[in-house]
Amino acid sequence: MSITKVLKQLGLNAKDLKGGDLIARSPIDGRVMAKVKSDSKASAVKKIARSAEAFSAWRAMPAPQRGELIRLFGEELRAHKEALGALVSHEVGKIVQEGLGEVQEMIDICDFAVGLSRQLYGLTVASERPGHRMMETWHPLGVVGVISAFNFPVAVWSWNTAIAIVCGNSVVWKPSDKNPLTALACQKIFEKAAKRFGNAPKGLLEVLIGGREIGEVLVDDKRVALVSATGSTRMGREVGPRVAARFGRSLLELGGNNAMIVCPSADLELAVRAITFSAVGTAGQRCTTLRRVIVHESIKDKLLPRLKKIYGNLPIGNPLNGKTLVGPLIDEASFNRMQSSLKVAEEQGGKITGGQRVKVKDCEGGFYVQPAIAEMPGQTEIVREETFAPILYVVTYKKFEDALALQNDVPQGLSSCIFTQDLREAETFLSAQGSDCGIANVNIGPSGAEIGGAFGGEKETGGGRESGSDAWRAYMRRATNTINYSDSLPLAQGIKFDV
Ligand code: UN1
Repeated sequence: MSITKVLKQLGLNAKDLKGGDLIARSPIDGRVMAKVKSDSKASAVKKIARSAEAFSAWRAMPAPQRGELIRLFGEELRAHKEALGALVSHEVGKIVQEGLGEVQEMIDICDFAVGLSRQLYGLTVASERPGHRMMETWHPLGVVGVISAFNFPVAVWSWNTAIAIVCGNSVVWKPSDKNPLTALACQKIFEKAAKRFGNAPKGLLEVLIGGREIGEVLVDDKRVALVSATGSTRMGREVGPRVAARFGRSLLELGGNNAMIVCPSADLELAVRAITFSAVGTAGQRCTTLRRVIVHESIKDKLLPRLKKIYGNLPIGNPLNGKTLVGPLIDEASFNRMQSSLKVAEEQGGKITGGQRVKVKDCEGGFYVQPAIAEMPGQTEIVREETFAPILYVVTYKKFEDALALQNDVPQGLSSCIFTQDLREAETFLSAQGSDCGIANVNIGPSGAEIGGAFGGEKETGGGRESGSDAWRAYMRRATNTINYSDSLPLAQGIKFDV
């Protein structure tokens, strides 16, 4: 679908997308798609104020009714799936399937949140005092600030927003300055749902367009109760302490350095397919991308030739072409970072296959690369870093304990997996002595998680959990209530205090 048609279908007026200061370039060919107006600090503050006002009204709306708004939003997303998926492809270079998959992830989280809106359960606690009842109640939290990254420009925002809204919060969204168009399109779609809903307060969803300084306004504003930020560890290292300094809450989903352990009993057919999808899918730009293969030395020579053969035939090119599996990197800076990491890997003893720029006809301004495999002599410093590009480091192991130690010996702790048919290895990997990541899988790759589970990781990944399971609790505040229905006033701990 052409960009003009996509924008039209999503209700974005081409005239509003001219003359602004923020240039939206397509990574497909580097062409300018739009010039969007950024927020000023003053307009950002105004939007946060409007959001705080919206929160005051929205928190009083019964949760199942809040769920109805998200049900309508899910319906609108279904109707706009193709166009929004195509816009994701145009704006961040995802292949058609992955653009659509991202919108499906939004639809899925809406369904989840609708159900959740009737299940925001608290507990009843046994009171130690006669004639007393204790309970826990979950209340809306406040304005939720969402900072999202270019690589999942709409899905990660929707995990946060669908849950935040059913939990009774308002949302202020600061998307990456690399994808203003998908953000504006999501706002339009949300507004359609809000209009059908009828009495949603104005300002329930505000979008802040701009760069770092606008993100800082959101991070520093006391009215923003929770800042949910997805991006690099460097970004999280700044956001976390700044939000904490004003006693705000933060939910961080940062870098990953995800590994696969391939054991001697592994089904290599499955392993090779899983490696390919999770290492080269999204051109290596998922936070869950497979970056390290830790393979038993006895099967390295079976695994690597198969992998290299597939790598050699990857359809790399224009992501709008239905046959393409590997689209472009987001920009030139990303390409340069990939090249310098490969150079360092080589200096550290790596043997590199691939990694070079690929010229794609009619897309000369895009940065396409041949995904790289780097056979390393061990887990050197560069292997322990996350480079947001398709570089797959391969190291070998002898003893299973060594494989586990390698898996855990990186600063990040997002996703991990093992390929084995040995029950002991699989269960050990999932146990307390096993993978230290937030996500640990058996016989599937580390990327492409379903929304039903809690998503996030440990260590430098930031510790936050978004999306499914009970991640909703981060978006609410908990109150402990004790009710005395007796005619006396016994004190806890048996304290006597007679007056
Ligand atoms: C991200 O890259 O920030 O598990 C999120 C996955 C996707 C989400 C990735 N469902 O790969």
